[in-house]
Amino acid sequence: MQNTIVPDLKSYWMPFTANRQFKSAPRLLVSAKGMYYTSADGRPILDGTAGLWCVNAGHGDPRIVEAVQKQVAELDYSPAFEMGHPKAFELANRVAKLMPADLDYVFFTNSGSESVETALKIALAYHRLIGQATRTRMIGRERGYHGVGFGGMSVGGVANNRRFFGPLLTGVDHLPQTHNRERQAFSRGLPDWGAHLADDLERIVALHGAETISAVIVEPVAGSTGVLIPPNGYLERLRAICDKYGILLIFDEVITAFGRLGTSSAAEYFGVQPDMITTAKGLTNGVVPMGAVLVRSAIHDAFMQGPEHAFELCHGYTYSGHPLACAAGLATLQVYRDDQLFQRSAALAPYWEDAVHSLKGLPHVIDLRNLGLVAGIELEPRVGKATQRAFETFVKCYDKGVLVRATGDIIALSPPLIIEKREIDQLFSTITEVLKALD
Ligand code: PXG
Repeated sequence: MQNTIVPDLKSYWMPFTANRQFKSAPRLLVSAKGMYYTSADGRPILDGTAGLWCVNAGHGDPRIVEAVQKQVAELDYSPAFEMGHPKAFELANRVAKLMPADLDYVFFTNSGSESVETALKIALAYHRLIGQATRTRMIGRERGYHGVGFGGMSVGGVANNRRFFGPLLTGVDHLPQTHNRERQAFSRGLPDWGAHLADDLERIVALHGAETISAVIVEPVAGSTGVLIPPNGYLERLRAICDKYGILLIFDEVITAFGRLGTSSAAEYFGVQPDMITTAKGLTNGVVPMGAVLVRSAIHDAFMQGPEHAFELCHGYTYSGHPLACAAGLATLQVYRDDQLFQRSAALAPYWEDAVHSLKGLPHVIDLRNLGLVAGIELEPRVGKATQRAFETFVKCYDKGVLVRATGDIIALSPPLIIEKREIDQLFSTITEVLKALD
């Protein structure tokens, strides 16, 4: 660190971070603009990950910055319960219009994790309200990530995120994960093999009885567990089985909504209609924390039956629909539209795909996966030292001015949708250089 004094690193217990390792060699970012961060030692760092899958419009867009600045001066906070402010209603309408038809109702949260807890609670309460109170089981999937609340951990399928935290929710089952390297390695876009894995839901239904199952929650494209692209036809099959048994289908679109696949949502990309969609991240470009749950009209309407003076849903957060988040969200959606960023993402996807698959044959690379502006580069783990090779790749790329993300032995990429072709080239040539030099 040359230009900036490194602060005392002691008290901040960092999330999902090897704290002792980080504090022995900190990586500090001090500013950001467009496609680049600036590190504390004054180097530009190309953002290959949109922060953590959230900065879809790029950093420091003046239209979003100004909207938030104006908002904080005008209305800093207004109570979320029994009171409202205009921008929350405006944003809910805008988000609903972007999402597939019939997902007309929006419940605001502050994160992806809260969106997941909210959606699971709505599913449970909905079934109770329509006289199907025995439907309490939740079905997730192995290698699913749905945040870190107790519901999300329980339906999630990441062993290390679960094993330390006790028995979690009861009544949860998991579908098999959909990635199979033997059958799918180096697929471009959707792998052809694996749609039948959705049929495992039939097994779970046969085991427990459909009348005990409330909802299935899956990520249409799983990101944080290593970029798992759904097999062709898989999501359609899941939808059909849910329909057959009256089970709600929740798409966790915390990373896929808002342009990552070149469409407003993965539901739109795949042409599959879920009953709820959980979002966060790209909703506000990561500028102010916010999440949202999109809910189908029939589910919402089931809540609007009781006495009018009573809460229809006993759930919510102090910061649901926070004025700053709403201002950031409205400005962000306007930027997406004015700059046609979803279309831009779709147009760049073929170039991106070619760049990803140009890594085939490099040392350590055992699989390459892509969809939209997402990529996964799977590396052969070092014997007895799983994850080390990908972590080193991440650190060496950072030293060379490129930010990538390591998850297990997989490098995940998800750049802002404003990325230029020459920046895609820089990203992949840096990764190539690093992989060639790595043991
Ligand atoms: N669902 C999905 C599908 C996610 O990807 C969450 C829920 C939780 O969101 P919050 O806002 O509570 O963190 C996520 C978050 C990574 C990475 O490197 C991914 C996430 C978060 C941090 C890192 O892949 N996804």
